[in-house]
Amino acid sequence: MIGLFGHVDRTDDRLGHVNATREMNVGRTVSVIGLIGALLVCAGCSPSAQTVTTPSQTAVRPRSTGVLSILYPEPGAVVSGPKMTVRLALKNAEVVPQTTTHLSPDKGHIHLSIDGKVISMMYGLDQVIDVTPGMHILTAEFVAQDHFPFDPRVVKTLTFTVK
Ligand SMILES: [Cu+2]
Repeated sequence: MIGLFGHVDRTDDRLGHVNATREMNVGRTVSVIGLIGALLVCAGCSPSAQTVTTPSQTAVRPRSTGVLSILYPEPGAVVSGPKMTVRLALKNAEVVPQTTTHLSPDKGHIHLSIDGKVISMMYGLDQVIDVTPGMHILTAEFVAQDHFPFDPRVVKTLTFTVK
């Protein structure tokens, strides 16, 4: 699951804006080759580096209607391990299981991170996670159906301690 956040997917996302048939692997391959060819042609006729970076600069992320909050743990809480239930609340948007590139501002799912590392994708608002003793940073983010953030990001962070 975590592999979905890799650089390949990010690249595909950028290329998707110039490729109407991105749903198909064949379409992606053609798009990549076509794009590289176009960039080479442009590089040959123009010294401008801006031409090369245009696809990523034109990528626009939707603004979400969702409002996320972490109900548990509370900021600064001291909890007992090795399991902890994370409880979230989401207003003005819904968690849906489907993954698609046709994004809606009110549909997505949750990425949970501990200490900056994504530990799970949640298709609900409650989840039991494993925790180790010490202080940790918990981050919950409501992301779009393509697993990437909204703009601005819908994210909440707090610290808690496992005794
Ligand atoms: Cu995801």
